[in-house]
Amino acid sequence: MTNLWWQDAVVYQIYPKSFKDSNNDGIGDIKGIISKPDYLKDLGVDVLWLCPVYRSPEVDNGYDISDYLDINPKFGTMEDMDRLIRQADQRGMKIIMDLVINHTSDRHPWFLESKDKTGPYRNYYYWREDDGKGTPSNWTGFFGGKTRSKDPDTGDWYLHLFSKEQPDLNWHHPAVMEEIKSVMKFWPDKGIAGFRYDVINVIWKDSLENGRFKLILKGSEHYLSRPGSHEILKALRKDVLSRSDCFTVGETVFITPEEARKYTLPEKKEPDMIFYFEHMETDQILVKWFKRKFRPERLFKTLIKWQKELPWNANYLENHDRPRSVSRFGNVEKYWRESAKMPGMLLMTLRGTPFLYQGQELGMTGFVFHSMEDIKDVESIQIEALAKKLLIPEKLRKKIIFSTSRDHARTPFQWSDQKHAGFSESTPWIKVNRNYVRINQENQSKDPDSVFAFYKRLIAFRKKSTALKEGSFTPLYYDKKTFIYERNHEQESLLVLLNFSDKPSKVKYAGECLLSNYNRKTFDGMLHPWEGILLSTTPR
Ligand code: TEU
Ligand code: CA
Repeated sequence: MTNLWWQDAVVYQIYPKSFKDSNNDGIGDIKGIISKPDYLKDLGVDVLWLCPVYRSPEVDNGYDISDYLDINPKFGTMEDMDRLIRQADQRGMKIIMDLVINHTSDRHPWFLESKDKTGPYRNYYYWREDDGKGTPSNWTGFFGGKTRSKDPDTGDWYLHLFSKEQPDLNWHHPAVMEEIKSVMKFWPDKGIAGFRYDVINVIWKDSLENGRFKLILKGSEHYLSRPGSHEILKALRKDVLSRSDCFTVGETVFITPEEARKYTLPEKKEPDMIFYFEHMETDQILVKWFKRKFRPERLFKTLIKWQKELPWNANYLENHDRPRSVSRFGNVEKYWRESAKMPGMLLMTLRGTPFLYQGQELGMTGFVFHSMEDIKDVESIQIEALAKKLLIPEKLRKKIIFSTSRDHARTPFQWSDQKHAGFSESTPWIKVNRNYVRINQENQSKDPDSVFAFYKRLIAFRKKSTALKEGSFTPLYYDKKTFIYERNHEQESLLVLLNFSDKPSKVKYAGECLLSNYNRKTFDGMLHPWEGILLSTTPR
């Protein structure tokens, strides 16, 4: 079967707040994105995924929406958004929006109205009157701590799986479905090509009963990947999305391949793809706040499992919630350039749609945090407060937060070696990584051996390779550091060889290189440290 358009696309994720500031208030904005279309076009990406740009009080940087049909004034206006869509279209690029429908902001008019016990909005959220017995639930939330808060205005309790400023929508109430359907008609009518659904496998709550004993996410048996979530996704696709040539990718937390198949097999007619997290967890124990040494073998095994289990994957190594990949999986000190490029080869040669996160194409690294003041992320702040309550010593708390914070991925994009990395002329909302003088777009666009130049080559190669876009995936070998697989499609066969270590690795393959992050023309069977090689095995 030939691919659908979004299966041939390379998606580039933009975190608008940190991409480019056009009016020098220290905050990235839509006009900033508008000022860089040629950069994105030059890189060769086809789809831009914008993290939320809707009106929002920004407790969770836009993942707390107070108006789904308007733009956050800090990011610009609806005219700016229309211009961005038009401009991208002129260059053959499409835009997808981030859609958060598990919860809204507590400033959303629906929530404000729902405080009225007898009003028409009451059932938009999960309210419970106070019975004097304390918190009406033992569930634990994604940002640590409880999932019920008492509304100071009414004294009633409401449910929130994330922060208390993000109350969960009650999808049992039919009006919620109708509201979201109209939101999902509005944006494609404007020219938006699809949606990334935020935490989509938790939207349906079977019941609000107390949860069984569990170390993490107590209560999640009542809402993780429940049948009700499938019903909702089917209805949204059938009644709304099928009207245009949109695609959807659902973020799914704590998902197994088995569950993922139920969401994404084409005949299910739900989201087209999902983001899973298992490969992001290969350097952690239980939760991301407890790190363990990264063992490449675990990453290879996990990727093989998902490549085999799903006919089509949404592949990614970075996003706005996870630390930078070169700092996690590579060696920033000794082999920064090589170990920033090689995982790019992995990403662009797996079967599925590749999602690239802003700055990954420059090999942007993690941030070195010194103080809690450098941390802006609501999750980090709440986890730190929780750890403090649990009497975890300050030094350990800092160690945990500084190594795992979502802010690693949220530092301003490094455009140049100018002040504030050319992101803005005034102090950015979050600190710039000190290495911008060395790692920046201006440098790299001029350098044929840069990380950027390599990503560009990878993307261009993928575009003309049917084996990479449509071919089968066959793992051939992996060990503690080396990963080898084949991609096949009728007349074209490619071999991908990756070395995830500081040591050379001997393999039993050799031949002419189609691509190499060491710029080799021929391969003799010995991989250099952090080398990635693409060979042709097509019979002549
Ligand atoms: O993230 C959902 C999610 O569960 C995690 O990845 C989250 O970042 C956290 O690490 C859980 O411990 C999505 C968004 O990507 C994230 O930015 C939002 O904060 C969250 O939903 C709430 O909308
Ligand atoms: Ca700005």
